[in-house]
Amino acid sequence: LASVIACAPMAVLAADLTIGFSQIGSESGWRAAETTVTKQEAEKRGITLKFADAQQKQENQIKALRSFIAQGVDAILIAPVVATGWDEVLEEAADAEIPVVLLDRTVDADKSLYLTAVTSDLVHEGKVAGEWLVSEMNGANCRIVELQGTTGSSPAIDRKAGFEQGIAGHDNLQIVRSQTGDFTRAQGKVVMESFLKAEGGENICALYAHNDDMAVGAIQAIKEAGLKPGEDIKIVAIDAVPDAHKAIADGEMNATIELTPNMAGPALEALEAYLADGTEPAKWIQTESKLFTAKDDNLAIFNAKKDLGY
Ligand code: GYE
Repeated sequence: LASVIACAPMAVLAADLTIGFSQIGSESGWRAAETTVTKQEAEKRGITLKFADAQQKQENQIKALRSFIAQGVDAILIAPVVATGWDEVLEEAADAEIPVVLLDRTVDADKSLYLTAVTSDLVHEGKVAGEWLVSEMNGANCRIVELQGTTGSSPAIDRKAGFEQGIAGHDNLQIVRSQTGDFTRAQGKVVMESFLKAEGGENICALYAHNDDMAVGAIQAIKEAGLKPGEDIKIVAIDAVPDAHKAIADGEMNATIELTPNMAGPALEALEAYLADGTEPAKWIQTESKLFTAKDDNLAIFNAKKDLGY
């Protein structure tokens, strides 16, 4: 028996695992929930999680990854703030034979440089938002303003492309202003104020925001301009954070598409299997996207979600 154990491949049991997690920051309620859930998922598995908050700066994420590599962690989780500039540090992780899993955003790097990416279909989310507005307007003209996510991030790129696919062929719908609000409430409010000033509130029919936090900031700006969000200006966004369900229940927002904050569950499952016996996961583990509108019981959903760490 001893000889069999001696030659068995080195299986790393979950209890021994140390994993480095490079988180973007806490720019949105959804991101805060993802951090909470990731810590819970690691704890559940007896995994030691080394957490690094990058304050939304790529250079801080690269520093964190180099530190994790130097510490010899068993694996790395990263939510990459932007899509480019990762090749060198991912090569360093590969050279150290440390598997990397991407959470909620993707990178423009060779797929061999990461084990898997756990994300929603970001293009599909944008398309669902566009298609919802097409059906909501039912042929009526609509001048749309768009609050984009962080410039250069895969959600900002893909959600913009998806929305344009969703409204393609419907010339009654037109995007007249589009600018980044960096996924934050504060910036969402500031940029919406500039849209209202530039266009005149009465000339804006709808807002498409790449996340709920920017939409919540924009709702404040719309109210301060003396207009009714959800009525004078239709609002569709993405994440389905509790405050979005509350705004829909209050008639101040019209639709949101859910993004689960639990990317870590599938990620850690794939890592445990890979580290135990080399099982290779699919390169993309896709999470579900669900549309919520005023037809749903948003108050009940708000109450169910409000204590989940958003
Ligand atoms: O929608 C937003 C966060 O990367 C898809 O990042 C994620 C986005 C999410 O700031 O709230």
